[in-house]
Amino acid sequence: MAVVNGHGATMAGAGADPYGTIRDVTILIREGVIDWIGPANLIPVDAVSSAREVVDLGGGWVTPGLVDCHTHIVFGGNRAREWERRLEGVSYQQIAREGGGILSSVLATRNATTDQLETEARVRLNRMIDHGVTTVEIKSGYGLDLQNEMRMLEVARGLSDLGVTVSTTLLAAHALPPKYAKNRGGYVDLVCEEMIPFAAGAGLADSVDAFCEGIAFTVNECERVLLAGIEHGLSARLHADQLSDLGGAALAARLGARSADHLEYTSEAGAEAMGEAGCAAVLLPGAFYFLGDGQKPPIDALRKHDVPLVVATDANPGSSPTVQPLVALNQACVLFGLTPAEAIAGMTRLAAGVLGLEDRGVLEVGRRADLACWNIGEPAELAYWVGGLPAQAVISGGRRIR
Ligand code: DI6
Ligand code: FE
Repeated sequence: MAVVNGHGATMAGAGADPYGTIRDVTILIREGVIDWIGPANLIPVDAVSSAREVVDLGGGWVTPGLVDCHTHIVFGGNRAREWERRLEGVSYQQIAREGGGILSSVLATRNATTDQLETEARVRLNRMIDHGVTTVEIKSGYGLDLQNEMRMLEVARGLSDLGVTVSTTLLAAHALPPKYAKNRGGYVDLVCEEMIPFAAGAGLADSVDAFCEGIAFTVNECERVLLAGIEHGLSARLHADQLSDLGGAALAARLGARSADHLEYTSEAGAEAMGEAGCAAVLLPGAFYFLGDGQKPPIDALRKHDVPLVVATDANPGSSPTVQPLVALNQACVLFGLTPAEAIAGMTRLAAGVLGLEDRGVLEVGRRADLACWNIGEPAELAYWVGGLPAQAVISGGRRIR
């Protein structure tokens, strides 16, 4: 396959050209991998004409396929009624304490058939692919028992037949099931001693995650969960400091988690710990926007301590009901002050790092041929248009999927 007649934002750049621009780019793809990339005038003449398939950028741009490294797109029902209540003045935390919030999605997820879960998640992922996604991470966390958590992970794994890479994360420590209200330790035992070993043993999860928050799990409980995951060969992530500062960022850093996510209430000390540990910050401006809390992540402190700034949708029914990755880029710029180049790097190269998928996220010889082609005049447009824009072509592992 050859990609011709446009420009490339390789995202391998730095300094004055953070996009790593190649004007008049040609890309040759062989066996699912980028075989050649450079200015069209340097390519051997017959290489393009002998390509079996040619993708014409029509003067537009090609970027790495987008990597949405934090989503919860497998769930039953929706929470529009709860959102109305929030607008009537009831807080997200109050709704959670009343047994709504995440627990209402747990009920709807448990009651949905596997077919329903899969069909609805497929619609969501197809929308993401329309908008340039070639790698997605999907979390469990609306099952909260062995059978339903594994069912969510199985549904997530099955979505890879859409032609994209699906990375899965066990988030059984998302909320405390009411049955364990008087036995918190018993639920954490179940997560650590049954769910993690099962998910890891069956190859259903790549990572483990936990929600470190007043309405969810304490620092000590999250530490147990993450350590159990690591012991079973999973990489660790953490929902940290989203609604209050429990010191989640520092915990993620101390345990060697790949990322701490959300971070609205993270202190400078937390940012510093992340920088020292090489723990990435996954910014989720969709949840910040939709919950309307007003407390922003400490972007300057994260920059100062060289923490990689990653951007994801957090697509979920409660705090970020969107499946539009470019909207998250726009929100990251408008709400958090990232530059468009920072935001795009945060949904390509740096997001691939969070998933441990170093074979993608930049356009470079030898990398997996995951590409998104756009009808735009300059790369900043990916973050500029409010509401996003569809990709013109999407290539995953050298195969055209849009
Ligand atoms: N934080 C979030 O933003 C999502 N999960 C989490 O721990 C929201 C989950 C939900 O409200 O359904
Ligand atoms: Fe989340």
